[in-house]
Order: sequence, then C-alpha cells, then structure tokens
Amino acid sequence: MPESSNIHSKKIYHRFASRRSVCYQQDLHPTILLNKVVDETHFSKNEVRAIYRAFKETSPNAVINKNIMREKFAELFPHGDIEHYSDLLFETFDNDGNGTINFQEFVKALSILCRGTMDEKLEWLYKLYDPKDKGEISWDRLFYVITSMDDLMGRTAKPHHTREQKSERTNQIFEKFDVGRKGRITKKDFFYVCKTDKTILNSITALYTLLPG
Ligand SMILES: [Ca+2]
Repeated sequence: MPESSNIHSKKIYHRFASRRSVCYQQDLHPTILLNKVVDETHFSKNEVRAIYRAFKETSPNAVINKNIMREKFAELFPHGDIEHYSDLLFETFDNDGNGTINFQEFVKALSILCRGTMDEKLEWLYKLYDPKDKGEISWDRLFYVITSMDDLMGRTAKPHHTREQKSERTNQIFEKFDVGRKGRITKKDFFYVCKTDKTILNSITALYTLLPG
C-alpha cells in the first residue's frame, strides 16, 4: 500500500524544492534556528534555506493550513477529488496536531521522505494508517486511505472502482499485512511486510535513489 504515497510525496517534494537553485541566498526567519534544523534533518544549511524560501512563498504566514495543502493538491491532481487524501497527508506533517504545519514540521517530514532511512520512511507511512498511534491498523482506516487515494485520480478515471471493488481490495491488503491471520494489522506486521515484500521495498528504495541525494 505505500507505493501511491511515495509517488505523491515525490510530487510534493518537487513542488517545494525545485526552486532551490534561485533561493540559496535567502535567510531563515530569525526565530528558526538553522543549525538545529540541520541537526534534525538530512539537509544541508543551503538546502534548508532554499526549502524555507519556497515554504514562505507558499505561505507568507509561515504556516500551512489544510486549505493551503488542498490548493496545492488540487494543482497536482486537477481532475481528482483531493480533499480527503490531502487532509490525511496533512495530519502526517502536522506532528503536534495543532491544525497547522510550521516550517520545522514541514522540513522534518520532507527530510524523511527524501533522505530518510528505511525505518524513518516506514514510520512516516505508518502514521498515515494509524494516525493516533494505537499500535494497529483498522480495516476501516485502511479502506478510508485506499478510497482517498482512489479519489485522487478523479471520479471519472478509468477504470472506476465501485465501493465493492475497493472493499475487496481492502480485504486483500488487510489479509496480506495481517501476519498470522490475527484479524488485525499490528505495527510490527506493517514493518515486517513492507520490508519483506519486494514490490514495496523497491518502491521505497526507488524514492531514495530518484530524489537528489
Ligand atoms: Ca503543527
């Protein structure tokens, strides 16, 4: 299930980071400690400055709210129903859950998506499926994420999946991740299956190698 997330996160990265070559000279806001951000991410000082500049261009108030995120997603997926998936991703970026994404939250998430270790990336992906950190992924949540991803492609996309088809797909994925058929997917199951399934592993590895290293 993580493949689609990777594709979307890649688009988000390029959306915000592609302008960095013209932004190197911009300084961070004085309240943001550059060295601290560099220590806590996989980015260099120049990269952090560039990402900050792009972040500020997107949001002059230096925070991203759900509406701004939806606007960006609508640009990426003009024919899609982006609201639900955009909000899902928003929650994975909004680490303290206060309803806005500040620069530190944004750059840390970006760092994981672009340069993170396998475990860091899986931790981030897992949050998408277990946002309240309950230690397991419910069938309903899985169905909701799958439906939200499907909606991104638009209601007119072909083939159009019916609710029954999405339900069946959810069943298949749930069974695949439910190691030992316990009737639930634990965090340990999620990590185990992601690390042992070649398709999933390749998609996560590809994200690492495709992006600027
Ligand atoms: Ca926040």
